[in-house]
Amino acid sequence: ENGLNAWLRYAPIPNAQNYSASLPSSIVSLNSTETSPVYTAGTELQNGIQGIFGKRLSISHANGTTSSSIVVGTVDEYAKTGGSVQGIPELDEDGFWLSSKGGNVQILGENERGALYGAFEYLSMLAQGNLSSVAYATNPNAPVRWVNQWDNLDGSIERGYGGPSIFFENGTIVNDLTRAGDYARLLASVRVNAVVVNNVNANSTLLSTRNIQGLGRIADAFRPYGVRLGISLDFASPMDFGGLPTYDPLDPSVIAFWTNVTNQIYETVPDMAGYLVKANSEGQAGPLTYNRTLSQGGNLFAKALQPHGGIVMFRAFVYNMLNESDWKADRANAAVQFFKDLDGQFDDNVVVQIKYGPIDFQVREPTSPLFANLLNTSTAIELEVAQEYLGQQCHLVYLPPLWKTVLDFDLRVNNQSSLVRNIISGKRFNRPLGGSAAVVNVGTNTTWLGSHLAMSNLYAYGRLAWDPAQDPQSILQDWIRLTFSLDNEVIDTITQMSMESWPAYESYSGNLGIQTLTDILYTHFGPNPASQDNNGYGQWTRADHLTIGMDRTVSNGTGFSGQYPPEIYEMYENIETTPDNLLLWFHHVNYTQRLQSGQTVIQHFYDAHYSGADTAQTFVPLWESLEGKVDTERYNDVLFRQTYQAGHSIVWRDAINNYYYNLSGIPDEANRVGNHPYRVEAESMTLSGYEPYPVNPFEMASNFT
Ligand code: BDP
Repeated sequence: ENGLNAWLRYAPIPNAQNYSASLPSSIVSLNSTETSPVYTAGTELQNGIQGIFGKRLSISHANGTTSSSIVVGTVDEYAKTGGSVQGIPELDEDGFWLSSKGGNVQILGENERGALYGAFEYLSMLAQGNLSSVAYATNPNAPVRWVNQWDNLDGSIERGYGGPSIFFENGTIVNDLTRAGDYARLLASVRVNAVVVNNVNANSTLLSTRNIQGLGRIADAFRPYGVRLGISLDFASPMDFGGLPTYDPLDPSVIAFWTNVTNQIYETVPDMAGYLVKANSEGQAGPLTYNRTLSQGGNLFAKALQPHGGIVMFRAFVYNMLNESDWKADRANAAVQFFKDLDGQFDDNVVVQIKYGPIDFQVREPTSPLFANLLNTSTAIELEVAQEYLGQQCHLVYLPPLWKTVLDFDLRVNNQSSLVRNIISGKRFNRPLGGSAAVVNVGTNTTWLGSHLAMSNLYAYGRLAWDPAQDPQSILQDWIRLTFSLDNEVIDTITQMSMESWPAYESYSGNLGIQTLTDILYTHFGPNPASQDNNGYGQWTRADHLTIGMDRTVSNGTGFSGQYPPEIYEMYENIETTPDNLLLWFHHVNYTQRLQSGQTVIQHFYDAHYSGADTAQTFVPLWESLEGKVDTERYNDVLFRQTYQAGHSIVWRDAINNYYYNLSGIPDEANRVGNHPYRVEAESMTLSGYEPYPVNPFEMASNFT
């Protein structure tokens, strides 16, 4: 159990032999072409059922009406072979119908991809010991359900915590793409339909003839799973790679360059999903260099892709608040400032990809107000499965409860219900496109993400991209049953750990909306509250010896609250109606300010850091209670991670508490902060064979004074 099969292990279920008789006796897959998703569905069903029940069913490809069979194919193909499609509702693109009523099982997709999704759904039921009769159709919330990999061509991965790239090495595409196919299989099983394989900080050499051929091989590895290829582009490629004197998006030679490149790629990858573009952001080139708008930049690619049916995911992560000497400069304001006036100017095959919060994947952020400012533009939410600011897979943090604070948030555009999940689906503003993208960054490690428990986030991402109204806990429990066991103790224990994990991490890292108080300059790991202020990226905590928090009100602050529709603006503008968990995001207050809970800000800090770290301690014995119920390999791997988290949460607790205790001078009512009489500090020890090392950032040391 090294993690490679993740939630697709098809482990035998208890008493499997008892079910054998009630299973259909054969599989009919209505496509005999080996690279087709329907063919894949047939073999997946065969392997899955063999694993779960020890029974090997035969596969045929001809007739959809064979009795006592599992039929998988498209609705159209099924009808052609004489099957009755009566009672099957109209399906959306990628949707499917699953019926296990009567002697036959019907798995019928609107297209081949949908049929494969249905096969995985059926297998997921079986693997969870659920053989009940069902008959229903399901359709996606939105057409765009992508993942982004930040893989560099040299094989490294930006913010990747699961080893080097499965796609690239030494500037080109790896020879053995087995893992790319395995990845597509995992993704298809949770209905993700495209992967952008290279970093948003892109390298134009991806466009070399050799690399385009390599991309063709990746697309070939993905295709049997209905997963399409996407790539990130470097806006300056016409100059860097094409040798042109300009990359101005309106220049005819630049337009010709992108048209040619795009045509060339489609010759090799006829079903490419599209491009992802990070322009004018963090040193990346973009149209603003030539005084062209971001929409002119996006439309340049849209026009090249349009004849091929591809789309452009254009990132809204654009900001230029690098010089924060102006206290009103607020990076949170940037996306709306850059994009609001462009609403309606993007071509129809452009989707603006918006990070869930206005800053950058923090432990808690308010919903990005840009979702409420683009009424004539298709949008997608950008989430991050890679736990960049959230413990980098060394801490257990089950992310869907965080994502749901945004997906379920009602922005009240025009005083009407405007849930983010209904905006990104295109339904709220009648947009043709929309959806989600998640930065995932799997690597060659057999656990994919570097940690077994972190995989619940990838699983849940796909499930929520399909249906964001689902409950994070029930998704989690499906994942536990598929990944670990049907044993109730295992389910309950991993559920408890996972559901408590995000609140715990928020408590011991950065609470009350102060953001994750991590090192902001480079690693994004471990505590470093000092780095949050007075750096080139922001002055986010604005902490001094009396006060803390960033005033983002219209009346006294940076004006960010004014980017929301009136009902939301009023809630955040007013300190009394701002929820405690975002107080310091919107307001600058005394440490002695009382929260709605009645507690002072500083005492809440102290208490939360203790209670969060206390919770992290409990994860170790909780996990240990599963010894013998989880295979030794995964048991030991997870135990190692949980032990690390337990220790590191104490480092977090003490670093943050001591920092604010030293700054404010306000003692902890419970007299814990700065008071560890039994602790032996590393500084007071002597060890032979070691040399003193100045810890940087210094908050990472145990005895910051
Ligand atoms: C930040 C990451 C950086 C990415 C950037 C982005 O630290 O590595 O390049 O976001 O999303 O969170 O473009």
